[in-house]
This record gives sequence, structure tokens and C-alpha cells, in this order.
Amino acid sequence: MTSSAVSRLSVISNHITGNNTNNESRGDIGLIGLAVMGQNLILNMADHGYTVVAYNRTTSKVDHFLENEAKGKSILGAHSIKELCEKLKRPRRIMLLVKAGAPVDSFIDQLLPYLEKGDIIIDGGNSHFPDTNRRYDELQTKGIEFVGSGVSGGEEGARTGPSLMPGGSQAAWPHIKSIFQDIAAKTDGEPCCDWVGPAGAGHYVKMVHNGIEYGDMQLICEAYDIMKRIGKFSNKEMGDVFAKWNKGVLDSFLVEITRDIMYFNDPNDNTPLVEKILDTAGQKGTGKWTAVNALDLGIPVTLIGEAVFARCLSAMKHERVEASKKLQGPEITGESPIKDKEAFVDDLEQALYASKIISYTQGFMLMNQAAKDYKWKLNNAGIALMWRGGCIIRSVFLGEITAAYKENPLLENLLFHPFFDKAIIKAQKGWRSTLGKAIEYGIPTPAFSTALAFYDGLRSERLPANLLQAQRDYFGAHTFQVLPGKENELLPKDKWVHINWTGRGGDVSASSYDA
Ligand code: NBP
Repeated sequence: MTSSAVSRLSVISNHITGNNTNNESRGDIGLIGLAVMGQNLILNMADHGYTVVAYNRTTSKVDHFLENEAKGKSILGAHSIKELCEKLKRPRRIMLLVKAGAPVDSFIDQLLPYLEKGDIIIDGGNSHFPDTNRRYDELQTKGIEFVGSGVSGGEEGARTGPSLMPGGSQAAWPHIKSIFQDIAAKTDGEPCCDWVGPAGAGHYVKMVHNGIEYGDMQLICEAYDIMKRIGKFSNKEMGDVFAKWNKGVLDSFLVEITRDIMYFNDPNDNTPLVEKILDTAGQKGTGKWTAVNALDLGIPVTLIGEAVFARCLSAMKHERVEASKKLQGPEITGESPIKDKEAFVDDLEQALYASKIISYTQGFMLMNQAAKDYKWKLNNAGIALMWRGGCIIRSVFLGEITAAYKENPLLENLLFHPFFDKAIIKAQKGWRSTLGKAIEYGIPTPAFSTALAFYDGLRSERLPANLLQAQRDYFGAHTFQVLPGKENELLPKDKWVHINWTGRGGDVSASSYDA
């Protein structure tokens, strides 16, 4: 443990002395759930000098863990919730890394009889933020501090440094800050972990992170499909492209692993393994939660929505096989129509980069709206920094977002920052050209396409919603407002008005309206 960690720990233990005289009570933190995430997080904590008490519903896993991975480390076992609680220093810090949903509520219920006021429960699973809001409220009334923390980075991140997004009871933060920031990934010396906000804010930000992960993955898949089906690239060639991209503006974990996947051959016949994988995508629901929340809050997070729907369409394999025999469209038979492959790849890189900027813009728009609606104070620069390392969406690009929000914490829209404004201007020609080819040759690009549609919509001072309002008023008397301007001065201003669209002939004047 570093000397700073030692001194931080002693501050914690001074603070928590209380009745801490029992020799058994030497665990700094308890962790429930010995599957991949829990085990690796415990080992990470032990590496940083913390004594961890491990418990699991199936207690044979405790023994197995202690006899194997945990052997020789500062890790204690517990075979009951009571024993776990007895072995912890006060205030107790207990982290759950169990299947989200009912198991979390069940463990909270089991813990409560053994906890005292001020003890801390941390849920590190992928819980849905409304559940975290509810648990936070319920536990507040019982004097228990509740933290819902996003944990990202999978098995390897948990072991070597995850991205951690804690939110909930602010009073708990001083007691868990050292542990969390010590075990988190570091970027430029800064931990990828900071306090996110109250109640379910930590799990909310993790949910948006996962949604953005869906978007990033879909964009990369579309780039692969375009290279494969229009460019007729081999997997080795595509691997080389991803390797090159990973050294530029697209430098990221997901591009890096895609490079490795492209190069990976089935040892049985030395042909690319990825081409043998059934093309139906799974999902656990966090992308859907983000899209549903975006609809609830009225924010056009279209790219994540399309990424979720693309997985749904992929899952309709049987129907797609039938449709592929019946439905007509452009086909590329024989050689690739692309003559200049270098320019084609450069354009594609720009399309991917621009679409990614749009996806993150939409994600931050959503979080800004959530902060308003839920009355949270979210720190956008801090969130981007938390995602900068340790997690699945980690990338160099997130460093630019951190810098933009540090420079202007009140930035209304990421696209308004000069860095991203210029990046989109530069990328636009390649972005449009790539999409033109995808449409011409019949390659589905839901994420690329929606990104460009959003961009063109956002930069349109006028959209055809005037006609839509007229239609709504025509069939449903939903009323409309009139544009300001001299040419409209005979029409009623600052009022919601309704007109009888069928009964007035060509007479359009203020008197035609029912205010
Ligand atoms: P799992 O999500 O597979 O959960 C396994 C743990 O949950 C085991 O301790 C298991 O106990 C316990 N559990 C189950 Br399953 N049903 C239970 C029940 N009805 N009552 C009590 N305990 C129950 O483990 P994981 O993949 O390590 O993930 C842990 C959490 O972290 C999840 O919420 C997950 O969504 C989240 N997460 C996972 C990843 C990842 O890459 N895997 C990344 C980020 C976040 P048992 O051993 O007795 O069955």
C-alpha cells in the first residue's frame, strides 16, 4: 500500500474507532458475490492493502476462493451474513456484486438486522437506477447509507483497475473514497472514479455508459460491414485498418479488440473465427434502459436507440433468411466497385469519428436533462474522466470531452465546442460519401445514418414540424403556434390556436382562428 493510502486508511480508522476493539473486526470492507466481478475486485482491493471479508450465497465458493485465488492475501472468509458483519470495522462498508434485481433486495434485507446507523451498503452491480433510487430512500429512513456504484471494465478491469461511478448517500463518500480511488483505473495519474451525485445518479451514469457502449459497438460493426461488403476487404486487411485507426483519433479499447478479433483465426482451419459466429446479437437490457429513458425525458438519443434496434433485427435470423430470398435490392457481384481503397478507408474513418461524436453528444444531452429533471448536479468533465480509463468505452477521444467540459462546465452542447465543431466540419465530406455508398449498395447503416440525420436536424433552423403541427390540428384540434415575423403579423401571436381546416376555403386570417 502506498504511504498516502496508509495515511488515508488511518484517517478512516481513527474516524471509525467506536467499538472497534474486537480483534475479529479487522475487515476494511466486506464483499458479497464471488463471481468474476466480485472475486477480481476483492483481489484488487487486497493488492492495495485493504483487508476484505468475502461472502457468497453458495458458501462453498468462499472456501474455494480462500484456498485458491485468495491464498496468502489479506482476505478473510465469512460463511454467514452475521459473521461477515462481525468481521468488519465500523462503520461497516459492504459491497454487493451480485445479479441485479431481487438478489440485491434480498441481501439488503438479510444485512439489516446486523447493521448499525451509519453503516454503508454499496451496490456495485448493474442495477436499474429507479431501483437504486428506491433502495436509497428506504435505507435513508433506517439510517443506513446506500451507494449505487457503476462498475465497468469487465473481469480484467475489476482485477487491475475498473472505472467506478459511485452515487447515492454523500455521507458515505468520505468512508469509501480512498478504497474506490485506490483500486480504480488511473488516467494521467487521476483515478477514473469520482462522486457522481445523489440517489441513483451513479447507476444512471453507468446506464448511459452502457448505452454509449452499444452505440460504439454498432458503429464499429457497420464500418466492418462496409469494408467487407463494399470494399471486399479480407479480415487481415480489416485488422490492419483497425490497427491504423487505433493509432489516431479513434484510439480506443473497442477498436483495439476489434483489430485482434479480425486477426484471430480458427486453429482448426486457420480461417477467421469471427466469420463463423452466428450473426444474432444478445443484450442484457442496459442499452434498452437508456433508450427508454431518453424517450421518457424527450431527448433524441437516436444512435443508442438504433443500436438497440439493430440488435433486435439481428436476432430475427429466421425472418432475415426468408427475406433475403424474397426482397430485392442492390447486390455487389464480383469485384469491389471501390477503386481507391485508401480514400475509401479514410472516408470511413471520418464517418466513424463523426458518428461517435454525435453519439457522445446525445449521451451528454441526456445526462444534462436527467440532471435537470431529477435535480442532480452532474459533473460532465468528471464523468468523461471516469470513462477515460478502465471501462469498455475508454478512449483517447474521452480526453477531449473531459477537456471541453473542464474548459466550460456549462457547455450547452458538445458540438458547440470548437474542437468538436471543427472535427465534424473536417469529417463531413467523408461521412456523407461513406453513407452515399452504403445506400447505393444496400448496406444497412442504422447508426451512421441516424447520426447524420441528427446532425442535419440539429443544424436546421426550420424543420417540417410546421406541417406536422398543421396535420395534428387538422385531425385532432391539437392547436399550433404561429412563427414570429412581419409576414405573419395578421395572425395571432403568443397563443395556441386552432383553425377549421376544411370549412374556410382560402380565407386565412386572424379571424379564421379560434384562440
Ligand atoms: P453474476 O451477475 O453472474 O452474479 C453472480 C452472483 O450473484 C453470485 O454471487 C451468485 O451467487 C449471486 N446470485 C445469483 Br446469480 N442469484 C442470486 C440470488 N437469487 N440470491 C442471491 N445471490 C444470487 O456475476 P458477475 O458477472 O460477477 O456480475 C456481478 C454484478 O456486476 C452484476 O450485477 C453484473 O451485472 C455486474 N457487472 C458485471 C460485469 C461483467 O463483465 N461480468 C461488468 C460490470 C458489471 P451463487 O454463487 O450462490 O449463485
